[in-house]
Amino acid sequence: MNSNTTIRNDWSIQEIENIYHQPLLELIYQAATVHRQWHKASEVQVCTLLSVKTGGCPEDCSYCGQAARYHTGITVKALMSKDDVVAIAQRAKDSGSSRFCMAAAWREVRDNRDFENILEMVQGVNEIGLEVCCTLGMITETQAARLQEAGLYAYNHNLDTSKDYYQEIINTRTYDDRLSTLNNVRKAGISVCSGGIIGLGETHADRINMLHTLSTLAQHPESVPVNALARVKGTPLADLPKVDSWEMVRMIATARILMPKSMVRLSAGRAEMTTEEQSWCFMAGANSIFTSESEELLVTPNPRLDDDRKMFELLGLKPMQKEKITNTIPSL
Ligand code: SAM
Ligand code: DTB
Ligand code: SF4
Repeated sequence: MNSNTTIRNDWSIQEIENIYHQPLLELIYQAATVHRQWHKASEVQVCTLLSVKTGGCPEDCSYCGQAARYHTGITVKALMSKDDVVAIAQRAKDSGSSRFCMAAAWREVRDNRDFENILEMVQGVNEIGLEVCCTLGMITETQAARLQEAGLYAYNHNLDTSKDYYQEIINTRTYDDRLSTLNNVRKAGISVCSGGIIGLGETHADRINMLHTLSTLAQHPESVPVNALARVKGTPLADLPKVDSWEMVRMIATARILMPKSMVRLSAGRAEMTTEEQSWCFMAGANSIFTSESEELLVTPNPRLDDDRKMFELLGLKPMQKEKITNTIPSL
């Protein structure tokens, strides 16, 4: 796949505004063109997500069903065993996933027995031939290096929104804390997965500012998840309106144009979208999704594996193979 466009890290806010605010069909056409210059548009990365430690989180992220301070009624669960996690990863691989992402409802990683267990899980999942990803909250440089040595391929840590709007959503940490973890991940030679959420009550300018931060990092994140707020009862954002799918399309298309080589992941929100709405997201340059055996993303619904299989068949999409993804990351 040859590119006619170059990777740019010097986008201005004005340029991003011009892309983002284009008439929708022009924007989709431009994004679909860039998508085809850099990727096989028929291939979609299937990434299985598993919550290995659920609920009871001390943070105050106002969208999150796992924050202990909100009364969301979810069942708090201790860290899963390595054997259970590896068995689920094996089934994920057998059903066509090439990446396996383990999520923990932690503020940060602590140097304790749980971290040692996570390192063993990373090793176990890596051994069965999947790209291993973790999302465990903030990590230090040393912890990132240990994860990399254990076989971690990618680390997910989202900016979530713009720097200006961040404090409206989260007070227990700062935007700079987020950026500092991303820096630690990059330094350890781990592939960076970072994106955000729309539907938090932010403005278009906030979305543009977040995309500006991501697309002007020294190296673009290799994966950019675009989440629609999954509204969880009991959280402060539970009563916000459902995200309009065209807003997701606009966000995905802009991310695709700004970061042409990255995997753009249609993330939370698929359970509330029709096949047609998801199709527009793929047309606009999304080339990755989260699936999960449990039909829950973490604590909210996600489409059934069988429905995704039917959607892929209908659209002529194929799950991306691991080798092809790995080859696109020059730094590893
Ligand atoms: N605790 C770690 C952290 O926050 O970095 C890792 C897990 S956390 C669930 C990972 C990401 O999931 C968050 O940064 C956020 O972008 C996304 N997320 C969480 N709850 C969400 C929701 N209700 N709707 C959409 N995205 C959500
Ligand atoms: C990401 O960007 N989205 C995923 C994953 N990274 C960890 C999580 C979405 C969570 C949606 C709400 C829930 O089920 O808790
Ligand atoms: Fe905790 Fe992560 Fe949820 Fe924030 S998003 S409350 S850090 S699990």
